[in-house]
Amino acid sequence: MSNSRNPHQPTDSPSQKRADKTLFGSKEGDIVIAVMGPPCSGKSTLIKNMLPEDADPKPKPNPRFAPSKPSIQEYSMKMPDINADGRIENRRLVLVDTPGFNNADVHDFDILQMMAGWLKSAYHKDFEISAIIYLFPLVAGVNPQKEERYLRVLRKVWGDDSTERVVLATTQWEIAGGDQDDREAELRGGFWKPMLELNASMTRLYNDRESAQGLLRNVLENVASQEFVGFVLALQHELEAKRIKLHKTDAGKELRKELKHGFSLREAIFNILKRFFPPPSSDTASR
Ligand SMILES: Nc1nc2c(ncn2[C@@H]2O[C@H](COP(=O)(O)OP(=O)(O)O)[C@@H](O)[C@H]2O)c(=O)[nH]1
Ligand SMILES: [Mg+2]
Repeated sequence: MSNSRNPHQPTDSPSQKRADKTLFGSKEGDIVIAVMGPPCSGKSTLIKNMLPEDADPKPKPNPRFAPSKPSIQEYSMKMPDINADGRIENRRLVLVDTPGFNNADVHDFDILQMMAGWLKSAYHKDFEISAIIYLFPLVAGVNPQKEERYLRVLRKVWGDDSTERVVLATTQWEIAGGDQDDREAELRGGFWKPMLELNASMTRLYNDRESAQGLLRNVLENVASQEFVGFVLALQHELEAKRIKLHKTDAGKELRKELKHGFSLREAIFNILKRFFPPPSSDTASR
């Protein structure tokens, strides 16, 4: 398990600590669950449906297909009633809404930087992540090949050791249509396969409170049954224990590969367009 800490880890200066709002107001021992996935996959909706109805603040879901400005937001609540033999019942629960890659306005590397910044301060404050819920919308503009590459980046953020705490959840079933078992089988045998082999779990999520609460209970019961309640993610270990710069971490390198791929694809399209629509020659251009 990669959740050993470097005893020589640097500590924040008092002014840095004051300025840093990460997990502000949380206590050591809180159970932290991160929700990840592409923009408009339903992360904020899920958190809103997991929180009590009178919770304040609550995340605001976006209008469909209009992703909001990326940021990391934390929401806390009392531990719901679960069947966990007293291991985590009295702790508080923190749900973390994270930004997805492929946002129209913000560069992917800035999204990774945002996640890294949050993870670094959580590490310094001794907050460990208990579980990760990754959402995958079955409709709504997500390109599966591209998302597969982003998921490779996220896997480097989590690390193989943490994968058993990852729940892969499909959303937007009620508008996806098609045979549900077939859609799941595609994912199970396709780009989710390597994660399922590392004991990630897979579930369907519907757009209502009951489904969100059921998922939350399953995740918490799983956390309570494990040897470690929380763990240090691979990216936290690389950045803080090994002091590696973000762009040289496994996640940073994987994202650079993805960006290069995107670039060469753009270049290829540009070259094709150039062949069919050659730029005007300099004398025509100067007219
Ligand atoms: N039909 C359907 N719509 C959903 C589902 N989850 C989220 N939405 C809608 O999709 C839009 C984006 O959801 P949001 O939670 O803001 O996505 P986020 O960007 O991942 O936080 C909102 O209009 C939600 O109401 C779902 O499971 N089914
Ligand atoms: Mg959101």
